[in-house]
Amino acid sequence: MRTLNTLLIISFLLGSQLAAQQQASPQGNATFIETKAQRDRRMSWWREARFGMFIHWGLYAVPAGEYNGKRSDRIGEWIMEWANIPRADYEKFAGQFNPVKFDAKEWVRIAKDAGMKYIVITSKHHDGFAMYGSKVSKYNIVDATPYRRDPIRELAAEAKKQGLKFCFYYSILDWHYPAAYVDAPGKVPTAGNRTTKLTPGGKEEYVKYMKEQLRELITKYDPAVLWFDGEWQDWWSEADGQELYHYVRTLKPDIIINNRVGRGRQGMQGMSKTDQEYAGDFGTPEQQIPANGLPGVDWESCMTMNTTWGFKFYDDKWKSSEVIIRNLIDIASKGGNYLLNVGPTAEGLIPAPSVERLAAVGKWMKLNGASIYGTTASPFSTQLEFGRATSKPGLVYLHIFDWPTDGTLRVPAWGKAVTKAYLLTTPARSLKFNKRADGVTLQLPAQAVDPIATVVVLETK
Ligand code: FHN
Repeated sequence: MRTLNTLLIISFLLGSQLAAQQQASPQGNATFIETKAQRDRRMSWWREARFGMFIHWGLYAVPAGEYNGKRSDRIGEWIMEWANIPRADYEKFAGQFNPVKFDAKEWVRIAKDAGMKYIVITSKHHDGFAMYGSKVSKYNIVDATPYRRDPIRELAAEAKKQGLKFCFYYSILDWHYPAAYVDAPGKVPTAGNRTTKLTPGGKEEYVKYMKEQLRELITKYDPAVLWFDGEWQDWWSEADGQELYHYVRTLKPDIIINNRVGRGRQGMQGMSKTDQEYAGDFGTPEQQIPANGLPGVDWESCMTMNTTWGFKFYDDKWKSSEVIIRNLIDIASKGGNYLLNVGPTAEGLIPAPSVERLAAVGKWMKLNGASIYGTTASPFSTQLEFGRATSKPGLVYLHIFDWPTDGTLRVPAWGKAVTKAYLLTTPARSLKFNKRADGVTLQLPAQAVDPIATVVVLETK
């Protein structure tokens, strides 16, 4: 009897302890117990990193945006959808996929020299093709293409060697999975489509399949982030997302998972709804930057360099290096990460316009990286007219886009006193400044160091 009582007391204590910890987990990962301190430790490298490379690479690089002479303004990796390509025809691209020019060392060098700290590559996109040596599906680069090599294994090893974090994109939507079919007017049932249906019993089967693929991806390549996508299916619920989140964290407790594992995301705006706790560690705005900072919220804006994620040979709507660098600064000034995409060719090359722009970003980051890495959002309550700001304890970095013609920079007050000011590139040469009731004015040199963005450091107390 006594033992039963003792047992009851213990289980009651345990129960309330568990509840307390569940309440403690800030994000919607109710199924995974973690204190704020543990979460901060797990997220720290990611928050410090601020800048990563997104890689959309797959069979869609073979048609490269054209099918039977048909082109589209739509994104290249959706060609199976917008060209209504039946599964059996799309599979034929595997026979033509032979990226002999792929060089893991060069890809990682390009990312590293751009100042990027992590790489997120498509292990499987909506077309269901595994870009790694999968034991779970024969529809993969080693078994189904003349290439017969595993570029993901090489890239993971090289990223480790060059000190970048290696991460995976994985699509929940799978146009190739046998139980999936399309039920939409004018669509071939086995073609691509925004939404699919699953035959009876197909969902359980498919979730089992996904878990097997995620297990081999995590145990074989040890990714630091799982970047899910394609979750907007009617057959995929928040509960499914919570369960998958728990499954993945159980496989690798310190892994980081985006909010597209569940159903919390609010479309392209990317942040999770707040009516309940949703699965995921960070929000994912897509092709956009939040208007205002989101202090204390982990988020990452992903963006193309032209208008497609997967390679399209005729898409030359490239963003300028200036736009890309100012996006990075804008995002960091709002407390977010920037995941910038490249879409390599079927030969295994990152397009030259991407390489050129990344080199230009790297040049700026080499001189100004301290004003991005490990910073937090701007301390100013309003948007600065002349540019943006990031901060660290005791430091504020002013990123000047518009250089004052009279050489006087007017900085509004934000509650801290400036003790010293200098250009980030010439710390030994202090800048004159005057304290005023509404802020501080700085005397700047006549010319900007860099017209894209010149960084002034304010030391504060
Ligand atoms: O459909 C995908 C698209 O192909 C691409 O992968 C982007 C990248 O974030 N996500 C989806 C669209 O929201």
